[in-house]
Amino acid sequence: MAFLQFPEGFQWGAATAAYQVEGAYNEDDRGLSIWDTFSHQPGMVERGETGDVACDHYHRFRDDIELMAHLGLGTYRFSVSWSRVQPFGYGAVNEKGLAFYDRLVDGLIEKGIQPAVTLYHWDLPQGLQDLGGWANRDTAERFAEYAALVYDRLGDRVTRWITLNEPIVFTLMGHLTGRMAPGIRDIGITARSIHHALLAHGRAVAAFRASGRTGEIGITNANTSYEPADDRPETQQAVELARDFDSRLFHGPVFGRGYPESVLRYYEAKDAPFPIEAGDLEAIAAPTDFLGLNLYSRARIEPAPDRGVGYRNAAPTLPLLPMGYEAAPHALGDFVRWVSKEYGNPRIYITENGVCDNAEPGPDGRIDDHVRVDLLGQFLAGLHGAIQKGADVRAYYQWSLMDNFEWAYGYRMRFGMVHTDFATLERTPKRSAAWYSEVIRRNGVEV
Ligand code: IFM
Repeated sequence: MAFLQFPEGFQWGAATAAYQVEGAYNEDDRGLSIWDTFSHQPGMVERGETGDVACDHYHRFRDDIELMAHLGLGTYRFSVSWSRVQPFGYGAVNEKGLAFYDRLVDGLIEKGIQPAVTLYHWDLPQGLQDLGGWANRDTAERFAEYAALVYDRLGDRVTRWITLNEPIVFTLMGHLTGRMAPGIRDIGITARSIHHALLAHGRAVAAFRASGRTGEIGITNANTSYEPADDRPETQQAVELARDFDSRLFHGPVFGRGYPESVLRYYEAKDAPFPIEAGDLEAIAAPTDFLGLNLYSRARIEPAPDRGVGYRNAAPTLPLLPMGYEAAPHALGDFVRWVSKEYGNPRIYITENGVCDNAEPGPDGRIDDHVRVDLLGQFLAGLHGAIQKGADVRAYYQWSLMDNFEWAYGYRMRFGMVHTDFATLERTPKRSAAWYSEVIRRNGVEV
């Protein structure tokens, strides 16, 4: 066994998102979001499950903060539900919604836990979807207005802001594959949604600077560490293409490099151009303070000249986790090293990393999620290695604090270090919670 010490001041946290934990979907004048609409439509979410109640965090947040304090978390990442704050996504502001986040932020600060607020974690107000959603350029402007009112209300206490969570997921899965809300399958709408989501990010950064609030702001992208399936030069080229269609599509414009040529060509050939207007790329490139990274796995890539994108995922070689991706904990360190080099060593927060382990309580009531504990230890070892090599990683948020609504999978997939019994809503810390507390206490991990 070796003990890997993290740098002094490294922050340990956990993350959740509004629709996945809050519940109370129609209380206190909250408006509906696209996830309410989508999950209430038969056949969209496994077993017809919805986030109507979820973990009931809206009512139980004080107990949840106690849990966080018990674990020793230094920071907690949560998202604000836009339709709780602005029921239609524009116009009227819902004081009761803002008051909830006031109470949450105050409760965290009382316990010495730094709030990190995501402004958008996939739950677009239905009122905006009715006007075209992310395909409508105006949505970017509405997002900046919403962001400004949240900065205004919480910015005296919140100093860490994340504009969007994983735009690649909510644009592609929401508008191309239709596996997620709003359940559209249209490549033209997808291209428009990608560009407008990134524009919304840029506008929200500008609104933050204009607000005069102090603090830091960045975007969180979803990432996969790409590895060549073999050592042929054309396979390496295929890996670069995979990076274009994933990392570089979302990081590139934010770092002022615009969209990858390969991606622009692909969408144009499909008659689905990105609707770029004068000044947009400059707006998207508004300087940020950190890069938020979410990472769960790797993919082996091989060339696919028969596919428009020119690459495909090769067959997995590592054991698969319940979500279908490989148990590949080396991916975190590998990706952090790659991204640090690619973008000039930005400050990085790992805004999500975690393991789906569906362990249930044993006869003694304990939950022994040893797969999670084992893999998290290895993820952290890889991260430690990347930091040793010079990557500027300052915080790590485990996904997730507790089992919650895993989107189209409903409640079947469990990512929490705290078990949620969805019948009683009782929370029970798992073995991974005790393990993580120890990591936090020692500011390091034994592997
Ligand atoms: O639950 C999700 C989260 O909302 C976004 N990132 C991945 C997690 C696990 O699938």
